[in-house]
Amino acid sequence: MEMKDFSLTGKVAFITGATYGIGFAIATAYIKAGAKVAFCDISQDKVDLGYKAYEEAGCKDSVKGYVCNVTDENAVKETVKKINADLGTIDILVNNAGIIKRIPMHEMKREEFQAVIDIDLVAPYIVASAVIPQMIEKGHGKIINICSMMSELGRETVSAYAAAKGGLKMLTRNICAEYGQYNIQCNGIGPGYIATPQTAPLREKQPDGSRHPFDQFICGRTPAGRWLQTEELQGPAVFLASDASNAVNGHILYVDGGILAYIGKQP
Ligand code: NAP
Ligand code: GCO
Repeated sequence: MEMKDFSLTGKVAFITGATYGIGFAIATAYIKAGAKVAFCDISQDKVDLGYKAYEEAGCKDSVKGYVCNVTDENAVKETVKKINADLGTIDILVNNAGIIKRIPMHEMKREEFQAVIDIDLVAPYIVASAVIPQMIEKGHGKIINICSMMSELGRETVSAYAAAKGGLKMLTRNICAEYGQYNIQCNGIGPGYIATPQTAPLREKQPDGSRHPFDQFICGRTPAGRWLQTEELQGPAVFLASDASNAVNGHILYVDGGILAYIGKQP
């Protein structure tokens, strides 16, 4: 093995929903590793916000944004064509776009449950299906699905999200099984609890200025005793996108600070 195996020089990566948060952190890491990055969001305003963030990160010349709702099959196919025309064949796909709705299951409306499934599970199928043909033609490809602690664990109020992320774990393994023969590696990253807009409600200070109960709970469930940062996902994400991981397939790499190995701190 040589260090160049970790390089993404000359690669084209498509990262869904990478205007901010985990996707943005992965995108900037890929750019620093030598890749060109395509990102998407559901409105031009959001894409423009993304461009501003990439410019501030010194990455504007290596990134291109597209308006694309990843649940819209035709929009995804059109966006892939635009990426091919603008940047070239897609070597790396990161299915990052995702939502969560924290509602007790028996109070959740069917359309709310379906919305989470559509974005967090159906969309990775849609986008991967649109990109895999060119990876087969090229003879190589990397697909990385952003899974979750909820790919392994449940908790109150996140039934749709856990069902989607559990399904995404198995979709990852099935893409590995079906497309490994074409030298396509499909793996997952399972982040622990990361400080992003998606988890901001779980970290909000209480009216009396005290920490959110969930904030205290998660720090007690994490051996490191803290929330993780998006930057801590960058190394694992570059590894799984690079030639250094060509023999890694169907694996969910949990980047959780040890949560899944820990019963939790005694109160
Ligand atoms: P986030 O801050 O909420 O960002 C999600 C991104 O996805 C946003 O850019 C959002 O765009 C985009 N998106 C949502 N629906 C979309 C759609 N239909 N089409 C295109 N883009 C869409 O979330 P995050 O915390 O960075 O999480 C990113 C991924 O990691 C998600 O899959 C999440 O489930 C997963 N994850 C997060 C954590 C965590 O602790 N934060 C842990 C494990 C896994 P808009 O702003 O326009 O909605
Ligand atoms: C929640 C959180 C989690 C994280 C992440 C954990 O409400 O429990 O949002 O679901 O987003 O998925 O890995």
